Amino acid sequence: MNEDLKKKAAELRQALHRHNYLYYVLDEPEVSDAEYDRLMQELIALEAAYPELVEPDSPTQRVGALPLKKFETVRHTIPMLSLENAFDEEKVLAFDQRVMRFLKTDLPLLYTAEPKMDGVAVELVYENGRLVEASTRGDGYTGELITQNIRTIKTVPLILLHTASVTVPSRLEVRGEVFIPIEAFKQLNKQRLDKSESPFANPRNAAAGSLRQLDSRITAKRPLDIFCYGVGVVTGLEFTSHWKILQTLKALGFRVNPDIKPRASIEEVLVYYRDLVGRRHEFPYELDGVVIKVDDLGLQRRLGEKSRSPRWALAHKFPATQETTVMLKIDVQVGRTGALTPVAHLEPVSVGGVTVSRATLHNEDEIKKKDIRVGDAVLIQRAGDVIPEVVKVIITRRTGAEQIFQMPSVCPVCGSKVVRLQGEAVRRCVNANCPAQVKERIKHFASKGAFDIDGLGDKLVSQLVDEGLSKSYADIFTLDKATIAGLERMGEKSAQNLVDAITKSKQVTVARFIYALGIRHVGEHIAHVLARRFKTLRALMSATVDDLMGIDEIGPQVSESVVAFIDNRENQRNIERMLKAGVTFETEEAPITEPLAGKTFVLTGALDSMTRSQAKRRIEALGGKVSSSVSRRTTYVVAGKDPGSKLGKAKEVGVRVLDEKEFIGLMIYD
Ligand code: 5U1
Repeated sequence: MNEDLKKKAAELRQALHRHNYLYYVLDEPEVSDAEYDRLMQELIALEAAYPELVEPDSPTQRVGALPLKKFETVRHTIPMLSLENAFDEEKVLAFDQRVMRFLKTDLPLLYTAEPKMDGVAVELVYENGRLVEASTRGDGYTGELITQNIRTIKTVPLILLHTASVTVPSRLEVRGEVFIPIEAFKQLNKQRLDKSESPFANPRNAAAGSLRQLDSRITAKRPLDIFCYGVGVVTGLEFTSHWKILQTLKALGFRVNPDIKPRASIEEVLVYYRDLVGRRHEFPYELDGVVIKVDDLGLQRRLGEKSRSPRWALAHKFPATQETTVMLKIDVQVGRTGALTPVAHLEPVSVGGVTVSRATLHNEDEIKKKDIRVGDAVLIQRAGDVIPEVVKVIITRRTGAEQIFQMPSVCPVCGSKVVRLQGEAVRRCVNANCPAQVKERIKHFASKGAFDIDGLGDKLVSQLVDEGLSKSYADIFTLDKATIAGLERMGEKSAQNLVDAITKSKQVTVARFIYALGIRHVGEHIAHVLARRFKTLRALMSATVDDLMGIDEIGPQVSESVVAFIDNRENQRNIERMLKAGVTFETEEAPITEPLAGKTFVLTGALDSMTRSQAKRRIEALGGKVSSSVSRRTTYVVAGKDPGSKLGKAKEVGVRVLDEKEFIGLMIYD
């Protein structure tokens, strides 16, 4: 093995670990996404050419292990205890008194106060700086071995950071909470509903379900994250305080919640708690309380533990986010794509400090599954700014007067026919000009990730559609000040502000434009994938299902939806009108170097160093295309062992044939 290549691979791995940490853990990237992608592609290509260079801790190896048959169990060296709960301030003060009595002191104690994540507790084990094992908390004594799933979480270091300030311990057991951020949870549930899969009840269940996958490729697609908050066995490092442990974890590359604070007395802890309760719904993840810990490890040792929980810690829980109430009626809303969504109207109830009077019921199958009837007493749940939902019916409170709900067979807004297509969980209104759909499409079009038109809110959109001033989003760009000012409750000044905001929004990236179109199954991420691949809107407008299917991350559902959209005359006209009205494209981030751009490959026979689908992914990652049949437009045919008839065809039409070595050489050096 060439020493230079070994060195190059090690340098790339080290650089990628560092950039991964800067990007995911600190949220302070030093290089552009394009530069990160370039380094990653370079390492992928190098490892493909020289598989002996692949190391288990390589940043390319987060996913890859084969699916498991079942999870092994593992014993925690030190049990993972649970926490005693307190639901009011008296209980917290009593805890402080108990601790002081036990320690025979009347001096105020130093505590750390930590946001309590509502996630899944895990333990990560590092030996000589490498992640070797990860497990769930289980019953506190033994948990399930989920190493390959934990490895897929980008904020989990595979290798500990080497810094001057901390020596890497020979063994380090780290404890933390895996969670799914609220926004990502909403997206995940939306995708599941689109695919007729049951939505997860809350982000914690989604995180738990994702960690319980036997196939880590599924886990890798879930937006998991982690905050670390403690240690088990540590060999080779001594600590005197919990605060110091947290600082050390940070220095070793772990994600530690930045809102953890030392507090000089229990009164200060209570101030911290009140502040957090007030802000709990501003956090991008779910919190269910504050964990209070005696900071001094010597005092922690003296306090010891009871059977299941330590005497030195307490969970001060937030008020419940679940409440019972009565369902008064069920309304049906019509969304952007015509989907009919049943919405529960509830007897107003305060849930975690906010009055709730509506909850989503998702779709008719969910109503059937949960047997929800109008008039039922129901348990509802509110999570962050997610729309509250009905968890279950309180069957014991049924009187017999409850009404079974029927989904309407015509659109409740425009009266058109509704259909439920095979494989779909929702009924849809078939009228693309249904005012409800038009309003939702315009709202989406003007939203933050799309054209981001300041001031074009729900009420105004409703007025514009109801007054017949906007029949589609393309009409937004032809609105003038006088028309807007003529609307009810609209002054000259707000009309001018809106005109300015519309003008400003006309400079847009291709990705935002694609997202704004509201094509089914095309969220922000897929819009970026499409923009990256096609570069211009014009190129996307002439894409075929085959072109789209050839893109990594894009399957038949998205491909068909995009093609159906771009083939529609009305959509084509709307796009042309927007371009005519002055919408122009900003250039996005610097394009990544794509050495195989413009080249089309056909693969035949078996390759030694990678599977056919790996080869396809590598080619696409470097900008090339893979086609299934040889034609004059094919640039190269790659022939592995036992090639098929495509080799003969290549010779017949005069296409250059590459063997495996030449192919790999091309990926690295071309
Ligand atoms: N932030 C935080 N969460 N949490 C959960 N710290 C923390 N500590 C725990 C648990 C169960 O347990 C130790 C105090 C034993």
